[in-house]
Amino acid sequence: MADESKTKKHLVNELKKLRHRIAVLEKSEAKLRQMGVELSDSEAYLKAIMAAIPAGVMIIDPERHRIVDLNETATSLIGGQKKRIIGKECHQYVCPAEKGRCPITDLHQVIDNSERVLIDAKGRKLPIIKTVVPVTFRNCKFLIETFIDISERKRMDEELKRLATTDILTGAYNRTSFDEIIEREIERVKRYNKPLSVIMFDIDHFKQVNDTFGHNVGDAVLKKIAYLVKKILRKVDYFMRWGGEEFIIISAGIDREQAYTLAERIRKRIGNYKFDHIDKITVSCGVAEYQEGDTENSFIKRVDDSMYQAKREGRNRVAVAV
Ligand code: GH3
Ligand code: MG
Ligand code: MG
Repeated sequence: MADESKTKKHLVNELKKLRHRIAVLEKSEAKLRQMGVELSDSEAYLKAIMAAIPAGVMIIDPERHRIVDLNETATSLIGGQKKRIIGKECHQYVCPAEKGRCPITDLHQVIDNSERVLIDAKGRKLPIIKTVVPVTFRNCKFLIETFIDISERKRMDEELKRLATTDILTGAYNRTSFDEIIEREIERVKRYNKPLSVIMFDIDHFKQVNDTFGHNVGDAVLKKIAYLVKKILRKVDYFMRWGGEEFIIISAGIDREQAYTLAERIRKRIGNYKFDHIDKITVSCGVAEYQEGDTENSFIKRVDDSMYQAKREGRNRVAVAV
């Protein structure tokens, strides 16, 4: 009887322990389930944010420089399928020049709104503005790279610059650009000891053209002359509208004799062209080569003087400054 009661007591105790263990297990299971919900919630939350951001977002494994995830904007900027991009090395697409010397992981720098380059799946280069933030998620380190495509902004900047430096009527550079260009070219002459020449030409008796045929015909002549001259020049030559009917050509790498030959070609091309309404138009040209000790002003004065010499000597000719 005593034995029976002992066994019963033991069984009750075991049952109690078992119930306690079950309760603990139930509690931890509920906790795990809750954690699972929270984890999938935060993942969904993260994905929702990535999808909503109007910028490319890439999650990078900083140790292997591999792309772990990317949003739709990043995918469409790169082009192709997201699953083919995931797992690739980030430098294949973003900042290719920084491979092996990553500013974040190797040089421990901060990248915040810096201009960088993105290479898309077809190998085209896109200028981007990029920010990188290191984060720790589930005890792992990641880099979150956010970037926006600035090619449109760059195109607009270039277009604005082009408009600001171009003469609308003729498409030649306007005078605003002159100082910057001549200064740069003179610096180059000094550094590389290469020749630099300038040609200036002015239309002969242009006032008569306007007076006889009207301003619009005069404008058409200016346009046509610019077109004819541009076709003769090399890509490296600068062609500029100096004033009303005066033009300047800055030609690096050619000396006085070569500049004379070029000026003669221009003079003959214009002189031989049959302009609408008017028959013949001629121009007078001055030529000067940069000399040691020349300033911008003295250089331009020499070419201007030689052009007026050509006018004085009878027009429709080229005069070279000594
Ligand atoms: P020269 O042979 O001595 O150079 O005589 P010119 O008549 O060409 O010189 P002048 O300086 O007396 O006249 C220049 C003329 O150029 C005056 C002006 O009517 C004309 N001109 C200047 N800018 C423009 C322009 O944008 N359009 C037109 N149609 N004419 C212009
Ligand atoms: Mg003139
Ligand atoms: Mg003039």
